[in-house]
Amino acid sequence: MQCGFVTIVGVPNAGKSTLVNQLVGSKVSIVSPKVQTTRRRILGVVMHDESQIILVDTPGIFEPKKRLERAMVAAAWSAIEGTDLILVIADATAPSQEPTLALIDKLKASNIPIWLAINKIDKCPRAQLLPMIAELTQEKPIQKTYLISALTRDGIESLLNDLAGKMPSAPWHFPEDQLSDVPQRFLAAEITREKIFQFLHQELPYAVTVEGEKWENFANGDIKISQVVFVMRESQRRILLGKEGQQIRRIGEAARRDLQDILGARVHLFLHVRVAKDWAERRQHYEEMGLEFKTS
Ligand SMILES: Nc1nc2c(ncn2[C@@H]2O[C@H](COP(=O)(O)OP(=O)(O)OP(=O)(O)O)[C@@H](O)[C@H]2O)c(=O)[nH]1
Ligand SMILES: [Mg+2]
Repeated sequence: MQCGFVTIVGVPNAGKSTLVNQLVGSKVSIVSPKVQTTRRRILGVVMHDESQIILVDTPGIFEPKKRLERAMVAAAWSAIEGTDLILVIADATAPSQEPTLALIDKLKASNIPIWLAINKIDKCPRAQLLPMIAELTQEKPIQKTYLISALTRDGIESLLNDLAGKMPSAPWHFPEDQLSDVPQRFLAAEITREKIFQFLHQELPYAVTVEGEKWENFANGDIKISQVVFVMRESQRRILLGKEGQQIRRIGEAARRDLQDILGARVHLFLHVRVAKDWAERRQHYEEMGLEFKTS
């Protein structure tokens, strides 16, 4: 029996959450084409052979400025403590690998084994990959390098086999059928946030947090979920609602469909949009997000 933690780190948008979902075989962490989608540490549990691999998805690491950004990056760094293996995800389509190199350099001090997966190879000409591997592994303590596409699953099986083999002998931490550590209520709010990241542009997704308000299980199996979508300004509320409420209906419908798949039940989803100018400065919202609120 083997069990261990694999912390997945990388610059924003590298494909960390996509990889976690692929390995788990179910959506446990939301994904979008925009940077800074993941805001907290999320566990995804994979059973492979006799191994339980506990994947730790993290927010992308970048230079944080705002309070929320600082809390996100701090959550990523703290997810490295005590892990058995660090898997760095590089984005093969990124204009430069410098930020990933700088990250690997910082990770060295942890003395935890580091593996590298260069992701999005489906979008990168082969000729560019060789120099990229050379650049990323030069004088760095990378033990193994993989070329993968988290989207098409190219290279995923061999990575999974090797991860399973690398896990230390230990009893499993989670029941065999548990896929994640996030409560359903949180995942449901995240799915709504994912649709906002996917459908809305510019700064709006970054001005939003979604919280579960009410959850009712009916005798016939249906689930009624109410959520609050907080925005920072009245103008954002208007954009989110859209003309005659069309935008919010589209978001709610897409979220509802995903939730039905995940929960295997008929879902009734109610979204309430509220303006809370300073939500990103208030402790209670950080607790909801699963982030630490630092006063300094
Ligand atoms: N072409 C291609 N796109 C990918 C691949 N993996 C992820 N993506 C896309 O890259 C974008 C970002 O994916 P995420 O999984 O959200 O990336 P992340 O690293 O978790 O991002 P943050 O949480 O913001 O740090 C999404 O649009 C994905 O569909 C891949 O292998 N190939
Ligand atoms: Mg992510």
